[in-house]
Amino acid sequence: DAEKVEYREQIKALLKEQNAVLVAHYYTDPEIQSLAEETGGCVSDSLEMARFGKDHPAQTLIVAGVKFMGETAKILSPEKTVLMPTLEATCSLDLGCPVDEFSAFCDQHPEREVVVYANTSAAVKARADWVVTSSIALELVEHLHNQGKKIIWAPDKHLGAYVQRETGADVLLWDSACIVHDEFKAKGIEDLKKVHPDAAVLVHPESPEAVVKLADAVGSTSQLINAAKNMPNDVFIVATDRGIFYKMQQMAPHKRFLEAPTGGNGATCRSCAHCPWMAMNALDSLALELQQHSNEVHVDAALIEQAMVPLNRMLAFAE
Ligand code: CIZ
Ligand code: SF4
Repeated sequence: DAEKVEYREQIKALLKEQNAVLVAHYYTDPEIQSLAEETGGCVSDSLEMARFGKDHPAQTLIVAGVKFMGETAKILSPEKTVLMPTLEATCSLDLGCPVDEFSAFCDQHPEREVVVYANTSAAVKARADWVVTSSIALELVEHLHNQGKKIIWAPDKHLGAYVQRETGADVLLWDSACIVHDEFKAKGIEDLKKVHPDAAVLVHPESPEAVVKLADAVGSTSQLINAAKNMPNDVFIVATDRGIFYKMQQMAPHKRFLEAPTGGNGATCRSCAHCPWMAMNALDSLALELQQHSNEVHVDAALIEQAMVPLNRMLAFAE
């Protein structure tokens, strides 16, 4: 509508005026994703967001996603101004892994390599040997396993268990989950498959094991988008945040994408398959932030120095 058009124009002008670039996650509102594309910003997973923010010449980054993504951008580019439409957008994995408890847990297992998911606080990253995203989790753990290393994995227990099953590595798991992916139900997917027998099932490994087992493709958001594009199926059942449908539909306009059910009886709960924190990013808050700069991301200088090490190792490993 007219209001949206106005916000979009306003944001475009402000980005230009301030030499700022918009970095958005696949789970944000399609309006935000398309705006990032139109303005030369980026729409991607957390790994590519990190790389893009670091490599882009703009002095100001505005990150539409959740807190750990803004923090990662700041850690990798301390000299840049990093803004977010809100500083309240967190993540259940970040919340489920408080640094004091996590650090004590690591201290109890000093012989293990500490691998943490990008969905963690700067302080947890600072305590880690490695940071990974779901797009490189398997490869990195395989690499460490081949060197005979034992591993602590935090915070997502489903992703950790998946990595453990796939690599055979000795992995000690932290007990936390993503409130979105944890809700997908195998029974509901099986029922939906009966209605659409030719549908391929795409699953993000933050989902429970029973759901992963039903998958025709398991992977990070970018890997699932590629699968949607490259697999010959016309219909897909997708077990990840429905924000991803924007990009899947764009890459494969003639295919049909169905939300994987979050209820055991096949009923889909509209709000379950969408992250409430990603949903806090909106056109109005984005425009306001570019005007007011009231949500600048700050990370303690000592933490930046420490957390930068495993983050740069992640980027180098992903090359
Ligand atoms: O669930 C998330 O927050 C994901 C998939 C983040 C990412 O790595 O892009
Ligand atoms: Fe965290 Fe899950 Fe939201 Fe991703 S979708 S930000 S893992 S709560």
